[in-house]
Amino acid sequence: MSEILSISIGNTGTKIGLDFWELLCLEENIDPCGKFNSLHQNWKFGYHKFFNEVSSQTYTPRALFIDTDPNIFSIVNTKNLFNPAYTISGIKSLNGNFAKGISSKYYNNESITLIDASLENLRKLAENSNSFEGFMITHSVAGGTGSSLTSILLEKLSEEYPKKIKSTISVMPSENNNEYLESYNVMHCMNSLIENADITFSYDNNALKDICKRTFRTENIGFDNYNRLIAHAMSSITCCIRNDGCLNESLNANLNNHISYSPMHFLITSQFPLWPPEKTCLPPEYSDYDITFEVFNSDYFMIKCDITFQKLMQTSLLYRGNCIPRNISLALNNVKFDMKIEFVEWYSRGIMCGIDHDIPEIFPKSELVKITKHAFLCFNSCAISDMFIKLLSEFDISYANKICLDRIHQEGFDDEVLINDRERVKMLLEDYGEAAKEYQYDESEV
Ligand SMILES: Nc1nc2c(ncn2[C@@H]2O[C@H](COP(=O)(O)OP(=O)(O)OP(=O)(O)O)[C@@H](O)[C@H]2O)c(=O)[nH]1
Ligand SMILES: [Mg+2]
Repeated sequence: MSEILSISIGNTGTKIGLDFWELLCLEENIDPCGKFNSLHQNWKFGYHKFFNEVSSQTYTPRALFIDTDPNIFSIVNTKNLFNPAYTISGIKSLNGNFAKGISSKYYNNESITLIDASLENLRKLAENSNSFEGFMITHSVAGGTGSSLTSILLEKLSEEYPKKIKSTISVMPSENNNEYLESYNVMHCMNSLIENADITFSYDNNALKDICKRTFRTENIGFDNYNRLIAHAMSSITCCIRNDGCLNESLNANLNNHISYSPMHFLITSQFPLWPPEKTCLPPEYSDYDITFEVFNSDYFMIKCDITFQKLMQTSLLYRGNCIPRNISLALNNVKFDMKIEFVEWYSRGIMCGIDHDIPEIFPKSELVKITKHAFLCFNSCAISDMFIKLLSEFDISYANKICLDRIHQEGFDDEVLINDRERVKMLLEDYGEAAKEYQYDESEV
């Protein structure tokens, strides 16, 4: 049994964490109080990987919530599902400033207390598992807490658990955000993810906004919708882990199947279908070809990037629900041809496919209609460079105009910390460039 410990950090991390656990409970037949519903036979016992048995047929998530903001208690602890001892909060939010979280002024008092308490609780969660495999962290790279506490915690986890896998669900900031300090938070946190995380599933609020607008055909959308889309993706990421499935059946398999050079571990995901309820008509019936075609459509990528002129590296495709292997195989061949999907030369495994026959659950009263089949794509690609270029350019604009730099200086930092963070991210961008060039070079040789 390789359990996974979930950690939610800051406001965004907490809200996504709560949505993920709500969906997981539905999929594993565990009610909001943690009672296992034995009317539904669940022979797969996947819930043991994420839930701890506290008494007969009663479970609690292996989950830790951390925030500098004490409001976290009012959000998490109204839910009977969670053990309140595993919610750790400070006195007040970092107000969007990562430097505050890592500065010696604050760090010596608040951050260190929060991190020490978190590590202590993680040790307890680890003791209550047989042989836990790793961590799954949800957070925003742009929040003061989501960036700084995640960075500190990742560093500590690397020291204390060097062999355990550290995976993150990382949310990139929204465009046109007036919080210019965010671009510094992002750079600091990206640096730390490059150094200390093993797998990062990247999500971009802008991409999520566009998906929601197209899918729900309304302007009335917000963070709650984005968070649910991310929670659905997390349900698919963990589906095979929970069910010992045929594809990406552990965090380690995710690592081996998607990453060949450790810093290049920023994965892109896409899912289809998602559509709004047309109350007067039934949702459309999609074929195996339809869902295969659409999941490769960049309109559904949860990061803004385009693979039209970019090559794919390691790629996996999970079908959930009522899909037929022969149809999938035909659909994939057609889609690869129709969409001109190409891989870098050095990667020869093609698209790894798996089917889990359970239909994914949906949120009650959700705008997402229950579906009979679903595709979830997860891949590594040089196309992620688009994300890094955007983050670097936002940083450069803020830095060149000295926007909010005084707030970093006030915490006792000079510009060096920012420059170093930027350098590391730029280096990674160059690595992705090399991976793409290698292909172009090889192609010209032929
Ligand atoms: N996807 C998503 N993004 C959010 C949500 N709430 C805020 N954001 C974005 O996340 C960033 C702010 O992060 P927060 O999580 O609010 O900050 P924090 O980690 O709590 O850190 P503090 O600055 O200490 O409050 C901004 O870019 C927001 O646009 C949310 O519920 N979902
Ligand atoms: Mg906050």
